[in-house]
Amino acid sequence: MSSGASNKFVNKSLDYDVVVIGAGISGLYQLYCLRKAGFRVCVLERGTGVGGTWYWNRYPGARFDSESYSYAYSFSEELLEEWNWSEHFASQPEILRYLEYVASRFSLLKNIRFSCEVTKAHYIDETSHWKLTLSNGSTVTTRVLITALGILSEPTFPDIEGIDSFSGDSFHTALWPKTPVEFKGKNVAVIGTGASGVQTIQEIAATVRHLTVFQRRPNWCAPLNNSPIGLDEMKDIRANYNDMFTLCSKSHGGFIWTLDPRGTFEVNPKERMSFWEDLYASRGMSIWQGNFRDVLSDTNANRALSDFMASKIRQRIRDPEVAELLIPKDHGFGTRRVPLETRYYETYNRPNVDLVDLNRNPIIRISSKGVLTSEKEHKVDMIIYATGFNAITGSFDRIDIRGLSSQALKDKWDSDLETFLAVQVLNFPNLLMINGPQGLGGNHPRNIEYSVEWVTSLLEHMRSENLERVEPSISAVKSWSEHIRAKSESALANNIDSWMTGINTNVPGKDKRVIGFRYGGSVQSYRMLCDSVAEGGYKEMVFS
Ligand code: NA7
Repeated sequence: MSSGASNKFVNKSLDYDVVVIGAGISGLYQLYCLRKAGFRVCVLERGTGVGGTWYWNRYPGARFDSESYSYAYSFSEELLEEWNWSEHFASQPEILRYLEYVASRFSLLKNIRFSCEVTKAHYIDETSHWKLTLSNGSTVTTRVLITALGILSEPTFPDIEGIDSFSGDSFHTALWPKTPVEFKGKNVAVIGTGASGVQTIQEIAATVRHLTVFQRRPNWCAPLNNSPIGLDEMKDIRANYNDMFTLCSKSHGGFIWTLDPRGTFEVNPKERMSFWEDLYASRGMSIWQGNFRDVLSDTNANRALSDFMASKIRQRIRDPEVAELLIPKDHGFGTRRVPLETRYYETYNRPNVDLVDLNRNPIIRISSKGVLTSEKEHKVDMIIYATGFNAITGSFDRIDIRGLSSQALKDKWDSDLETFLAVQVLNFPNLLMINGPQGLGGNHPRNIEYSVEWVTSLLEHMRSENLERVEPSISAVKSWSEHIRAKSESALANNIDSWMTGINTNVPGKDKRVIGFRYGGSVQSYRMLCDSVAEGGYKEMVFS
């Protein structure tokens, strides 16, 4: 390693070699790797503690939808040895405890500045560095800026009149208070039935006096089938960690579930039904990620599976009219994020729960007393907005990020969402993104660990080669864009409105689907590309 005053990368007149924004799963691991590699690094975090997504999303019932042990860090043998998960799908408090443990276990806190919101990040071309401005007006300079912002960290409230006029308590699921919220005896409204809404609804229904769920589009939900993990089972899980992580790296989405190589109609109807029944009784995303190979790409296969899922909803809900309202008619199973549920459908059999179909009775406004629809005013004590996020680019839009010639990143992406490997952006030198736009979906911690290590190696390369500036070449960005488009073609999900295709009806300008908003290929194909760039000496990137 060459460093010190003679090294162009390391400029001691700058505050840091690298600043990372965000102390979630990405930021913590990025800090760990950079510090280990000897960089002067600092993490800026707007919250008062670590955890990112798991710091903010404290709503009742928040938990992993992926198996806890597969959705945590794999980088440290000691950590894997020390941490016991108590449930197959851990709840938010346990996940936050885990991330706090990681931060203290690896002494990460000393390099994190909390309550630090970055409002501006401007690239200074003459000296190849970034100048950041914080909300308190102070500035920080750094050679390289890494965004570890999370893909779902900019919550959006619905674009409905009168939200501020409500006189009761109101909360967004992703801005949930740290202090306990009392539900007992309360009449509560939940707006939104995505993954957060589903987890909230099934959790609070038994405690509240009355629950009214306002649903615009139902989602296909699948059983979570969660259960506790005893110490013996944890021992078995631990003994199997290596195989499990290898399996994740070979599956399409990085999960422990891999697609069945058979086509849906290659098996006889009896066998097909029995396979689906088994998947329905299995844990987590098995029915979504471990199904026949064509259910997410072939319309007829997808329709057959959707019919099966619809029959399950009908079986579980007493009132046939309510069941029909909960069965999606505008998209097939698995083409939007599948919320995982625990007796969610049975919740609608409860006498204290009502479902309002917003297509029949749209919300006119929020009043001081509750929710006014075209049918009536629903008077409530509390409104919970489970209305999602300005996904992926929203967290970048919040910061005034400017690259060469003071070009704003937001303007650039508003006209054309382009990156290179979801890591770099043309004309934004020394800006590196963990899980940026066009990045992999699926098992985020698995993808994060890979990306963090890739980015760390790139910076080590710059330092050892005495380089101070990196950006992608125009041709690299072009060929990545073509690759992204090609990978987006087969998935049915790309023809459906959802946050995964860049749609948010509450954000102006987010009304057109973006091809390749997220990477449509497999974990393996993404890694092969990134590996080949690194192994080839980063020829796709321009250094100076
Ligand atoms: P989602 O999945 O984006 O869900 C948001 C929900 O809010 C969804 O049901 C929306 O209905 C509904 N919504 C949004 N705006 C409105 C308005 N204006 N009126 C009525 N209903 C509205 O966010 P989540 O937080 O549940 O989950 C995000 C991800 O976090 C999830 O996919 C997991 O990966 C973890 P719509 O479907 O748009 O009609």
